[in-house]
Amino acid sequence: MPMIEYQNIFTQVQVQGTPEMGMNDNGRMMEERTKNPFFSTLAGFLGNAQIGPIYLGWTGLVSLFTGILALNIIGLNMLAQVDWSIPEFIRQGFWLALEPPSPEYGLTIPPLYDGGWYIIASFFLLISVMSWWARSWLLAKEQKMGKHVFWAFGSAIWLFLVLGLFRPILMGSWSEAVPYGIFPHLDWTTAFSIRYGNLYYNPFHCLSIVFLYGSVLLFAMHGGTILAVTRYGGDRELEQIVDRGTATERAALFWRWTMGFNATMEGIHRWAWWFAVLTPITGGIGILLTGTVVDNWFIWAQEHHFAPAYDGSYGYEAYGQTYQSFIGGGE
Ligand code: 07D
Repeated sequence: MPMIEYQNIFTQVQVQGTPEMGMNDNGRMMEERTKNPFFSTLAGFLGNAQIGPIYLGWTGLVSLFTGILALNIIGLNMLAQVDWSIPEFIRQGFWLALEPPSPEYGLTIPPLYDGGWYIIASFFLLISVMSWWARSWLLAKEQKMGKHVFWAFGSAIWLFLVLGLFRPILMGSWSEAVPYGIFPHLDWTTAFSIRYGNLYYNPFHCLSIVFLYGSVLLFAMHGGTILAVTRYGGDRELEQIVDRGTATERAALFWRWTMGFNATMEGIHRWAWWFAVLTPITGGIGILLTGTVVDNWFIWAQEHHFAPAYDGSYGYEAYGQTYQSFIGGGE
């Protein structure tokens, strides 16, 4: 009888013992970390079982404080809209919004009830995101690490700033910014696409999707490959680079057999980083061009000969078809 192999989608080895307090490179931040790390079996299923010690620092403090403030301003505005009724807030929650100011205010500060709260919440959100960004630099520096996470987060912040700050300024109105709210921000997204003639024809939206889907594909390939060779120690990446012979080379060979080419233990992470980072970089370029340089992506695509012109130059007429035969009807 064939042996049924045990394959687990959760982390199988949980290390729980004396808490690991971490390195103390310059002896400064050690005392400023929390003193009581603990273990969580649930956390251990997903990642490391040890929770803490955590270092808050001034950037963490500022970020949490302003972030919670922004969230509360948004939440209280929504609550006010349903007459401070908690059941209604829960019932209508996904539809509620804190909207940006109306177009007539341009880039001025509107009254609180007409977009003013939106500006204040956005200001605090901006401080929160930027101080968390600074934190990712300072803590990497403290550990004498590269700044790769900082730059990657920076690429997401680029898109965030394009959507909420740079583009509204270029368009001359805060009303261009994205509303806070679950469905309202989706409505904004689809309205934006329609207003500018269908975002599918924006080549930078195309590129952003390429990198987004590319990231997903790479992530699945890398995750799958490493899990498939953990039985040979493939998850211990550093040892695998030094101790040649089993997991890594087997994984590499698998891909060479499958598609003639394989990543390296280092290179796969560079691919992953670049694909992820290029998603919001290209996306931000696409949004910045919309309404500022290009007013209708569909017409733009017609002018660049990849959307049908409906004049016989490209489209079903070009293949000698009539509209009726094109849609499958009789002549
Ligand atoms: C959003 C920015 C970084 C975020 C940060 C977070 C907090 C706290 C807390 C409020 C993700 C800061 C904030 C931490 C919040 C409080 C209290 C990163 C972000 C720093 N699209 N589309 C993209 C697809 C269509 C549209 C990107 C697919 C339609 C618009 C991506 C499809 C329409 C915009 C993408 C599709 C449309 C986008 C996002 C399919 C109408 C953008 C990349 C299959 C629905 C954005 C150039 C990303 C962009 C964007 C994918 C369809 C509209 C690749 C797969 C045709 C308006 N779309 N899209 O990483 O960059 O986001 O466009 O149909 O602005 Mg699209």
